Amino acid sequence: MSLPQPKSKRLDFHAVPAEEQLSRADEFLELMNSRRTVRDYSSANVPLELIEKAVATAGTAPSGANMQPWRFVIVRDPEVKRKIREAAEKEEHESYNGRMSEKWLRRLAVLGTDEHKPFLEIAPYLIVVFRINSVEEDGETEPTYYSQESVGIAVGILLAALHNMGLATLTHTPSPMKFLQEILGRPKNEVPFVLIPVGYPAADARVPDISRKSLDQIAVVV
Ligand code: IYR
Repeated sequence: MSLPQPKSKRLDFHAVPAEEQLSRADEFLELMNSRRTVRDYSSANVPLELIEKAVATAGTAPSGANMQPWRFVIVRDPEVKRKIREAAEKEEHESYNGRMSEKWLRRLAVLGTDEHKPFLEIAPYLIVVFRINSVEEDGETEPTYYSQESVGIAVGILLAALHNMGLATLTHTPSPMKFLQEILGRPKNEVPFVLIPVGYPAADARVPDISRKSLDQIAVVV
C-alpha cells in the first residue's frame, strides 16, 4: 500500500499574555453564559452577511480526517420556511401525541414546548445543518469519519458565533427530520442534523426559568 507523505507548515500561534488569560476566560464565560435558547422571535431582518460569517466561523471546526462533513443551508425564502413549518408541525404533532414517552413529555413540560412551531416562519433565517455521511471519489463510496462529533462541534461554534454577534438561536430537532432533505433538495449522503432558527428575540420574548449545572457538578479533576 502506498500512502501519501504528510504535508506540514509552521504553526501560526498567537500567545495570549499570561496576565490576560484569566480575564479573557471570564469574559468569554460571561458572554456564553448569557446565551439562551429563544423560541419567541421578531421578524426583523438580519443582514445575510452576518449569517454567512457565522457559517464561515462554524466551518473552522475540527473534523475527523479533516473531511469537514457539514453542509449549512441558509433558508430565508418565506415559501420554503412555510413548507418546513408545515412538515415539522406534522411530525411534532405525532411526537407530542404518542411518540414521546411520558418521562420525556414531563421534561419538556417544564420548558413549555409544544407541537406548534411559529418560529419556523417568523425568524428571518433558518440554518439547516446537514451531516455528510459519505463521499464519492473515483466512483467509490467512502464514509466520513467521526461525522457526528465533527458536526456537533461545528454547531457549537455556530451558536457561539451567532450569540457573539447579538443574534438569538434555537437548536430545533423535529423528529424524524427527513423532510428537510426533500424540501431542500439535498442528496442522500446529506443527513439532517439540526435546524437552527436565527434572528432577534421578540420584544416580549420569554425563556424557561432554568439554571445551568455548576462547575462542581460538571467537572472532575483527577
Ligand atoms: N423536537 C420537539 C421536542 C423537543 C425535544 C427536546 I430533547 C427538547 O429539548 C425540546 C423539544 C420540539 O422541538 O418541540
